[in-house]
Amino acid sequence: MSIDFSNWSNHKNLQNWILEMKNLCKPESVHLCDGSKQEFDTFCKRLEDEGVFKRLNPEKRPGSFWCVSDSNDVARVEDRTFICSEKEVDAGPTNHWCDPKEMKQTLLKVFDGCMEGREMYVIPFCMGPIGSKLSIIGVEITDSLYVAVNMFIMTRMGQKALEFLGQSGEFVPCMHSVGVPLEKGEKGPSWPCQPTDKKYIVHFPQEKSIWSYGSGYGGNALLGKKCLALRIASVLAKENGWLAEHMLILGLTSPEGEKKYIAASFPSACGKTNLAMITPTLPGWKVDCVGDDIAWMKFGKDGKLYAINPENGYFGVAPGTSMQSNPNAMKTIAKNTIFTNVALTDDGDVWWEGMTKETPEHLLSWTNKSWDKGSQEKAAHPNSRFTTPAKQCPIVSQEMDNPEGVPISAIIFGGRRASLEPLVYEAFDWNHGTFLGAALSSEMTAAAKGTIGKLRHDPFAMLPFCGYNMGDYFKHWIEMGQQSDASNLPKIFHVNWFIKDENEKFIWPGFGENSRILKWIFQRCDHKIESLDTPLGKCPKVEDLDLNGLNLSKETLEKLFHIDKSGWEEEIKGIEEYFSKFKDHLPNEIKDQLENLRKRLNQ
Ligand code: GTP
Ligand code: SPV
Ligand code: MN
Repeated sequence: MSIDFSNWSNHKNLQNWILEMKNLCKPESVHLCDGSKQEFDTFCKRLEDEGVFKRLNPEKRPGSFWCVSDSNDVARVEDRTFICSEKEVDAGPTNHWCDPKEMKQTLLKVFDGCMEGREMYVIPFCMGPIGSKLSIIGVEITDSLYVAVNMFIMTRMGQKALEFLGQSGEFVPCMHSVGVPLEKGEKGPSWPCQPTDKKYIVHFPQEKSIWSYGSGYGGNALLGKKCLALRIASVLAKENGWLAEHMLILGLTSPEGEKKYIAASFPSACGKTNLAMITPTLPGWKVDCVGDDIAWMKFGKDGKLYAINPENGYFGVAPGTSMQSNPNAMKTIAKNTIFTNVALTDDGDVWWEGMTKETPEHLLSWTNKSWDKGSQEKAAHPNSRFTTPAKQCPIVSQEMDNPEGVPISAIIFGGRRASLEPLVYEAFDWNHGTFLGAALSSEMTAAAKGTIGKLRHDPFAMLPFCGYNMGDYFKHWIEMGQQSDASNLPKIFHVNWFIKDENEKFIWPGFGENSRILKWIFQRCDHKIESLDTPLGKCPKVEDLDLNGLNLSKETLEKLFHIDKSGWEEEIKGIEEYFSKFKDHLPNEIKDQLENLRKRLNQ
């Protein structure tokens, strides 16, 4: 069987690669995607006919679908994620490494015949605006229709990406299979996948390629996202002097009409989508959303750091999303959205914990079982998600398609910390800010397989996403700071929305009220207000924080900014021990920052 590439692409390397992969995977047929609406609709219809998708009630949620995954395929699998650099040291102590030749052998074995009885879809896609110098093209080959329709929403895919690629442009080859071939006529499971220990999420940073096997879920399978836009892109960024980061990008406009762009890095399921789409409670302040998960940033000729969002949609956490917490997300997902692992209502709509005050009496849970109100089990999986077009967001930024990106004035780091880290502080300078990113810890969430709530170091919220030695990544950040002068560099901040009281209750209201912190950050960017030096960094003066109408008690306010000296001494020991992993890859600048923090605390 040959493939007819006419009317699709005359890129010879691309054609050869597709033929090679077809020979390896042995699919029954090959579909070259054009990215048209018609193709998307046909794919969704096919998923519906196969019983994978259930069309939601069109009066409630037009153009939308519900589906559930295998209960063993619900999140990223970090233990099965590999960085196969030539040398082990280049993957560093935080990544799983395997010799690239050995891994290739393994992959060639598992991919051999893995698509028998299935169709192979070829998905050309562009990460970043079409035509932007910052954009990167990938081509994903997959045997999952679910992946194809998700890529349709999440990336700029099809003909437009191929045109941009041209006859000889470079692309990142992204191989994906669920790893479940079919006998002739066999239907197979509705969510085919392999058990965890047979999954492989593999990156070859030298040849810049991706191979993913055995999972159909999220970042494991939508290869443009974490695999390309973070792990491979972080390597490209290091090689070429830019940054690929796990960050949202928002535009913040003051009541006076002045606008600044802010990028913020929080670990998975720690509030990026929510902050990116925030509805400020402070009168007159406006936000628009450039991106909710990934930022690529490069210095412009003017010395400012410019950011683009390489994605075209949101793959957002469903639980906790409501008209109270994130009305803009709720409006975005009102139509044309794919819901995975949420619950289904009796009238054909979706539901999840935290969506409404009243829990429905009866649902079909994410495990496809009848579910009654009061059940001990969760109706939606904690990592259930929506896949939705960015353009549907009521506050989507006009700048999303700007090939130059937006100038970043502030960078925020934050984690989920029940105590110790105060509500907000500012770094003394770029190197100190880099240290704040490097020293980030956060409680684990359901976004990855692992123990929920366990505190772990997650430098720059990039622990699962850095494609090379994390120590070298710290160095790269230090060096980036030397590419421009201090007046042009973004100011760096640290926030923590997740401080709890003795009863495990959050003491900061969060969500829209985080606009109060954004306002302080905005004003600090032009030094319109002063700050208070503390051992940790520059804290707000109480009178500069706009807490109007919040009714925070004095005790709560004290707790939000309390610096627990002995707690910090313990923290420093922990950071020091963690940093020792990086041996001589830990930059001296970062070591110095840790020493400075220790000294400031002891003064
Ligand atoms: P990924 O898509 O996994 O990268 O996650 P994310 O960083 O975009 O996190 P998201 O905004 O989806 O939030 C994850 C969870 O944190 C949701 O359940 C939110 O309700 C909750 N959350 C977000 N912001 C806040 C906040 O300010 N305060 C509190 N208490 N919870 C928040
Ligand atoms: C994350 O885990 O940070 C996500 C979801 O954004 S996934 O795409 O599955 O990685
Ligand atoms: Mn993420």
